[in-house]
Amino acid sequence: MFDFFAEKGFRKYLKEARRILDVNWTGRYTKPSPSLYPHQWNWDSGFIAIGYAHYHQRRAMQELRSLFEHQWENGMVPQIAFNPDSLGHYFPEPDFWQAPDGRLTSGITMPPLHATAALHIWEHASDRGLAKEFLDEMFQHLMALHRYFYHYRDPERTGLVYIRHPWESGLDNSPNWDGPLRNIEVDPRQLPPYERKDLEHGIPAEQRPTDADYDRYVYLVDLFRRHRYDEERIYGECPFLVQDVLFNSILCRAGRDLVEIGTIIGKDTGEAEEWLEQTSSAIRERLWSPERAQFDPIDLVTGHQLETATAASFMPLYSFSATQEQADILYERLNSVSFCALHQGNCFTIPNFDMRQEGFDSRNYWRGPVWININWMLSQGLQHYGFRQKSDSMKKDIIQLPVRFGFHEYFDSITGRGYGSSGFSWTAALFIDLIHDYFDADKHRMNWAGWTEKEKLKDPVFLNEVPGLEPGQIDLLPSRLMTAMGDLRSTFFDAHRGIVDYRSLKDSPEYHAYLELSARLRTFDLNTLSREAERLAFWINLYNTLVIHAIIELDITSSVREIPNFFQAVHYRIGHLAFSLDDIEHGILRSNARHPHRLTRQFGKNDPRRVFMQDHVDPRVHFALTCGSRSCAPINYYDPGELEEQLEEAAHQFVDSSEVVILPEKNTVLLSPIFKWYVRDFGSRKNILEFILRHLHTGEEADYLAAHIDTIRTEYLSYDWNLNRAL
Ligand code: 9WN
Repeated sequence: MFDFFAEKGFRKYLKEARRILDVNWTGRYTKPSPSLYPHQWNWDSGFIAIGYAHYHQRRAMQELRSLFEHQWENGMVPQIAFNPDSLGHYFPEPDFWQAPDGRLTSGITMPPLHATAALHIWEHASDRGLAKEFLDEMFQHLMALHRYFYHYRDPERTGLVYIRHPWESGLDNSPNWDGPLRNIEVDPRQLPPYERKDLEHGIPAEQRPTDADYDRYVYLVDLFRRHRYDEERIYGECPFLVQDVLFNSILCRAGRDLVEIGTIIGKDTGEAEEWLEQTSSAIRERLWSPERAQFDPIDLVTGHQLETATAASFMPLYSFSATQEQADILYERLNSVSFCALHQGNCFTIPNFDMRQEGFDSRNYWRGPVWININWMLSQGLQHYGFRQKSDSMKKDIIQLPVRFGFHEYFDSITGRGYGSSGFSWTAALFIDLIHDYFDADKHRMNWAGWTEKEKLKDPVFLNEVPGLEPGQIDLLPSRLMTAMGDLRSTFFDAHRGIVDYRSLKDSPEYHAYLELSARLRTFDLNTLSREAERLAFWINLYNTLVIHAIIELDITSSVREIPNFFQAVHYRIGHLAFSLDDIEHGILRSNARHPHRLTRQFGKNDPRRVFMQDHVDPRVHFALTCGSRSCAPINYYDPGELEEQLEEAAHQFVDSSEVVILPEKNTVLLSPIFKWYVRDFGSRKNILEFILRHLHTGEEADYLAAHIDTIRTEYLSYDWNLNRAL
């Protein structure tokens, strides 16, 4: 199953994303956007480097280097490094900040994801030698940055660091800060004179922070400069001090990555490990609000937790610091109408503010739209905790929002329309990262065609010929096998999350019971399967368990592609006949069709296995067969009594996932290559679109497809061969 044209469907959008980064590239760093943000921003550069890491290693390294050139003596990396050639278009600029030693920077910081970005550069480096030197050089700067946080921003040694300005959070006008800002008494007449510049770029005022917000932002900056940026004095007097969930989660994840960087370059990581442990447990214990069953920031001024309702409270998923129990609780809320549930159909994931709260505004900056960086972080966290479908739907929105509405700063969580600045760098960079990472095979392990250098299996492998397991006759073998498969399923397969816990499966009594029964297939008479549904369910389940059986026995760790002829080589012997995965799929289930890349049908003219072929092909089997990869159907156990409903559900799930993306604005549908490989099983291209329409959840996209089914263009996505294992 080669897919030579991987990425084809995205090529032009990738080009567009790279063009945006080129336009914003200044030669030393990348502007967040062409006009609104002309200088270098702290966390933007982290996200941007993550995108460059895939195709421009030198630029990725330069992006971080230029930011760290502005690191303060105390270790702080400023929120903005100003470009002296671009002054006059942004407020506040160096004249207002009055940073020590005439530095051309602001005097606050931002969520520190630089260690994460540096590790990403290493992981995707085309020149590993250069990347290693880079890590060597960055390590001390990163350590200094993290030390700054633990020394100055956690004076009581709680494991949690505080922010002292809403801009430090990266989510400027988030409703989370309404309470603390309201508590700051500001007399506008006492404020230093200032003039906002952010409203001069054509962005409507209702999509930006209010003047009252700005008064408070300015009040805080004034306080910092009066104290000459002395952290202790600021801590003593600042009316805005918050231990934020998002900030600490990003710090914690970066701390984890910092430890890994240290290990790669052979440095002592003791101090970084201590920080990591402290912050991870403090997030889990101190930021968790048991009454509200969610993570909330702590307002150090009042000493109370803030009652928040934003996407930021899910961030401990991204840092892997939530317990599984906390993650399960968070998931209930995250996947509810508050934050646009799966298949809700009238919204995009994930609005950064609870849609049911008063004040939710799908267009207003950090008060309701979707932001790509938040999706990018949360989708990783959801995947880590095993919520595959939701993670996938967030990734789908990372793809479809920029493709449909342009590479904007943020997107309307109801209509999808793009707002804020256009040509926004981190939207482009994270889009690039996702396309490379999510849809690409693991390049470090695979060659140009996606296969590893591992040997082909020379001889067929019969997995049910197990020494010591005798194949004696047994009554009701199919139903006992089904029960054993059902047991495996309920213990180790998570259909909702689409993953298999291979490690625990291997040593379990359920697996051994299954092995014994599989041995008995050698004396089984396939003619005893009489009913159509019984036969279909039998073959689907057998295929799926044979894949899992083979992954375990052949010690496959990352992808079934580790073994070049996997689908041809692994077999079960049933009665006196041999069945490979290809025999089951193309011979039996697809009614003796051709493998998409072969010239002849699966079974020859006189092949005795032809009598077991299905009379007709049900294309829904393609969404029921797992191939041990993330792009395949999630694993399920098919019950002959419920087969019809289950196949329908499998088709619905697939069509609703990121394997089918409808882009009305481009009159295009992006499809999984499964549809390209098996077009014959659906009938024709038109039949595929009709099939999709029948299985799509109702909504705007379905309406569009129905109205344009004759003219819509089709492009194909690439295939993700990575193993669907439990992490
Ligand atoms: C203040 C640059 C930055 C982002 C922030 C975003 C916005 C600045 C502003 O733009 O903030 O830092 O002027 O509004 O909120 O996350 O880093 O893209």
